[in-house]
Amino acid sequence: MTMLGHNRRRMTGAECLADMLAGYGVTHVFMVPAVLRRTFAEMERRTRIARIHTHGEKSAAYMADGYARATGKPGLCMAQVIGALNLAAGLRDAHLAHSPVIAFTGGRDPSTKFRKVYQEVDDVPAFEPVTKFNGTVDDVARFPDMVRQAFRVAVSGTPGPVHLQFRGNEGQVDAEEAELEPLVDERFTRLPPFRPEPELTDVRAALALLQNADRPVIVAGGGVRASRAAPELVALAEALAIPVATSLNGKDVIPGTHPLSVGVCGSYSRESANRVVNEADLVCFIGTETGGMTTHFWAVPKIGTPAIQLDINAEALGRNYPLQAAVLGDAKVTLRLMRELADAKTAARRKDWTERARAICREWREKYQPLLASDAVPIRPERMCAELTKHVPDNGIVVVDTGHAGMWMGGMYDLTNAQQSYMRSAGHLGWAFAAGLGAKCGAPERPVVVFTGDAGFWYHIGELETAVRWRINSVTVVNNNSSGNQSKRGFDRVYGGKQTEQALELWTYTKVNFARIAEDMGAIGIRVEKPAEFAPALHHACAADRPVVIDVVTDIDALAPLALS
Ligand SMILES: Cc1ncc(C[n+]2csc(CCOP(=O)(O)OP(=O)(O)O)c2C)c(N)n1
Repeated sequence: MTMLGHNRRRMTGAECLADMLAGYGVTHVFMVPAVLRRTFAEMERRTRIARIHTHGEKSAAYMADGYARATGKPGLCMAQVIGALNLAAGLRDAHLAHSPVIAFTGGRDPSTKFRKVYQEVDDVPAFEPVTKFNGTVDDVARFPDMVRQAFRVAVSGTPGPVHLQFRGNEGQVDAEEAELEPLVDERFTRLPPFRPEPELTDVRAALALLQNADRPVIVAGGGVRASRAAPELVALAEALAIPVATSLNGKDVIPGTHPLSVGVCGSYSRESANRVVNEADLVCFIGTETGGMTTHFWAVPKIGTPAIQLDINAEALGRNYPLQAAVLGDAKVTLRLMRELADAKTAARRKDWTERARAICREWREKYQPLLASDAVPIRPERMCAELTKHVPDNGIVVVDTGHAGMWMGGMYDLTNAQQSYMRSAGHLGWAFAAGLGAKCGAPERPVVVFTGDAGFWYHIGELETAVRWRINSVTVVNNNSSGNQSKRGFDRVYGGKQTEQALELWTYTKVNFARIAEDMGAIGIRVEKPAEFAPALHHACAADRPVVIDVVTDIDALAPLALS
C-alpha cells in the first residue's frame, strides 16, 4: 500500500473521487441526477465505471444492494438533496440484511443553511437508523479519508450501509481543488476485509458440546455467506453428521439437495426445518442474528434449548438465546479450525438422528408433492418453485421478493448445487426486481432469475426501461395473481372469516398482462398460463439477449403454509 500523504497533488474532488471509486473496483454506480455532476464527468474521462441512471432513488439503492450481495463488494448509489430521503428509504433493506451499500448525497451548504433554500431539509438524521456510519464531507480536503472510511465501515465486522453527504445540494464541493491523494485500501474493497481467528479454548468448548450431542442442528445465516464459508460449513456438518437449517438470508450456504439440508427455518420456512430444529438437543447458530424471522419469534427453537453460537460480532453472541459456548471469529477460519479438530468418529452416535432428519424431510416432500407437481390452471405457485428448482441454471443467482414470494421460495424452492446463489428481500416489498438488476450488473456472466409477486413488481416497473437501456438482462418471474394475496388471510381474520365484496378493494388489482407491458418497453415478455409452458419460457429467457419478464398467471386462492412451531 502507498504511504498516506506521500503522493498528494493538486486536483479536484471530482478527479479524486472518480479515481478512488475505480481503485476500489467499483464497476457500476446507481443514481438519479443531478448529484456530483463533475465526478460523473470525471468517471467518464478517467474510468470505465457504468453510471446507471434510474427512475427512482429507492430502486437505485436496491440495485446497489443487489450488486453488493451478488459480488461481496460495496454497491454505490447516489442522489441530490431532494432525492436523499428516497435513497435513505432504499437503504433500509440493506441495513436489515447487512449488505455493504455506500450512499452519496448532496446536502446543505453552511453559507445558506436555515434560509429556506429550495428543496432543502436536513437529511442527515434520516440516515442514522439505516447506516453504520453517517458522515458529512464539507471540505474537499476530506475526500480521501472520508471515502476510505466509507468503504472500511461498509465491509468491516457485520457489514452494512454507509452514508456520506457532500456539501452543496448536488455535492458541488467536488468541483473544488486541494492537494489530494486518491488512496485505496485494497483490503476494504470487498467482504471480508479481515478473518479474525477465534480463541482455541472457545472452539474446543463448542466442539465438545457438538460432539457429545445426540441431536444437534446447525442454524446457518447470512454471516456464513458474507464470510464465503459455505464449503467449510458443509465439511464440518458432514464430518460430525449434523443436520443444517438456514435462515432465509443464508439459504444458499448449503444446497437444498444436500442430504444434511433440512431447509429454511423460522417464519418464511419449510416445515421440516422447524421440526428438526425443535427436536434438537443442541442448536449451533452460525453467522445469524437469531432474529424474529429466523426463529419464528423465538419459538424455533424455544428459548432454553441448549445453544452455542459463532459470530464475528461479539454483541450478537447470546443476544436471544443463553449460550453454553460462544465463539468470536470469522466463520470461514473458525469452521475450518473446528473441522481440523473435530473427532469424526463421534458421528456414529448421530446416525439415528440424521436418519430421523431425513425422514422428516421425506414427510415434507410427500405432503407437498401433489402441489409441487400440480397441473392446475391457474398455476399453483408451488409448481413454479418446483420448476425453478429443476431449471435454474447451475450458476444462477436467484433473487426473491418478500411477502408471499419469500414464503413460497423460502419453503418450496431448492438450490441444487453450491455454485448457485440466493438473495432475498429482508422485508421490503418491491426490492427484488431492482436488486436483480444490480445483481446482474455485478455478475453479468451469471443468469439472474428474480421471483416476485405482481404487487412487488409494480413498485419499480419503470426500471424495466433502465434494464432495456443498459442491457441488464435479468429474468423476472412474476407470480401474477392480480393481487397481494398474502394479505387474504389477514383480512379474512378481521372480517370474521368472511370478507365483504368491498374488502377486496384492500388487496386486489386490475388484471394486467405484464408480458405485453414488457414488450412495449423493449424487453421480452412471455405469458405463461399452463404449468408445462414454464420450463421452456425459463430456458428461452436465460439465453436471451434482452431483459425478460415471464408473467405467470397463478391462483389467487393459493396461500403459502404458515410456519410450524
Ligand atoms: C414496503 C412494504 N410495504 C408493505 C409490505 C406488506 N406486504 C407484504 S406482502 C404484501 C402483498 C404482496 O403481494 P404480491 O407481491 O403480489 O404477492 P402475493 O401475496 O400476491 O403472492 C404486502 C403489501 C411490505 N412487505 N413491504
